[in-house]
Amino acid sequence: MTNGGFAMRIWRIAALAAAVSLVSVAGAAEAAKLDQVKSKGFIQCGVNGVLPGFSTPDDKGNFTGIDVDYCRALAAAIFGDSSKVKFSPMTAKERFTALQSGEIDVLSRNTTWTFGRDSALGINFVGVMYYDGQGIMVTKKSGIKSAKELDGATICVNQGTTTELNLADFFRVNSMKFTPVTYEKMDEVVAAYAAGRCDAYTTDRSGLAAQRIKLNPPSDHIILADVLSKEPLGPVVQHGDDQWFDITKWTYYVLLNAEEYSVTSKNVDDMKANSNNAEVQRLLGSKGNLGEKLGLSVDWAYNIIKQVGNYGEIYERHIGPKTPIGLDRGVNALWNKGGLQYAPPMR
Ligand SMILES: N[C@@H](CCC(=O)N[C@@H](CS)C(=O)NCC(=O)O)C(=O)O
Repeated sequence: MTNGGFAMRIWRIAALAAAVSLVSVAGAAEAAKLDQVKSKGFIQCGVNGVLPGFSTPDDKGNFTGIDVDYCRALAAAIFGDSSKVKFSPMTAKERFTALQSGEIDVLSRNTTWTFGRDSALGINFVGVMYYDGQGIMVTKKSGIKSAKELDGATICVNQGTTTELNLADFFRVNSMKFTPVTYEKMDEVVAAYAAGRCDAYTTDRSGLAAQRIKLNPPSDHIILADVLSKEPLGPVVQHGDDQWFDITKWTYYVLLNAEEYSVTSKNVDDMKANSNNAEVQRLLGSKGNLGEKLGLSVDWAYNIIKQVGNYGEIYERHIGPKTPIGLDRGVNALWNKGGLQYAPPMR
């Protein structure tokens, strides 16, 4: 054997060894979160905890809201039991550290998907549970009709949020001045605004609608028509575990696809037994086994829909026009109903 041949063989062996170790590292990382979650028997889900419609305890102390239902759907997909989830309420400031440290398995807390967060924090955004935008609330008696009338105003805002940053941008761009009054906890922000310490209160428009019902009386406060930013709110997971990322993404897509195919918590058994729509058959596992490809059971999606409902059901239950929060579907309608909610096909 020539030296060149020997060197080439050594190189090949080294390359093969490197490839094998890469595969096993990737394999180990991929299996890790699902295995961890399965062996502890529940999902640890980080939520806001004080935001009606998104995540707040009901009168029996059970967490409820769209962010909560996303985690219940994940539990239904993994355990066939939507109750196998524990909730950790956390502030905006605490949320990313909790996710990075592994204290929570998923963050489902009115969190805006931004470039900076997605690229620099070692996290992945799963999808958009609610397309939102930043808004401003003022008292009716202030007579203020537009954000442009707020030059020189004092504004109450939550620390550690995109809200704080957008606010500064908006005033700079419009050559206006403002004084921020910031707090870490939302209840402190709202209390300060309610006590008249600020001329205006700003956060995501859904957050304003949710907080407004806590004010006494809500009708004394108006949400201005101005939308200062894009706030796509959705669940987040840690980098580095593609299987977990896939499970969390496809749980969200199941919610959307179920709505698109008119599969609801009420008709899912009938659909499973009788639908001859191939997409519905694959979704519900009456044909093929999509769950297996994610390391889940054949009825993972059936369990999500049966126990938690589809996206539309979740929306109507917690934040829709018939709830005190009263948000129209708007851009959160499905793509084929004029909105932005769109899921890739189940095949
Ligand atoms: N979507 C924005 C804002 C999220 C946010 O934390 N908003 C406030 C006001 S609705 C909140 O939830 N505060 C609760 C708390 O920190 O106690 C973000 O991701 O930064």
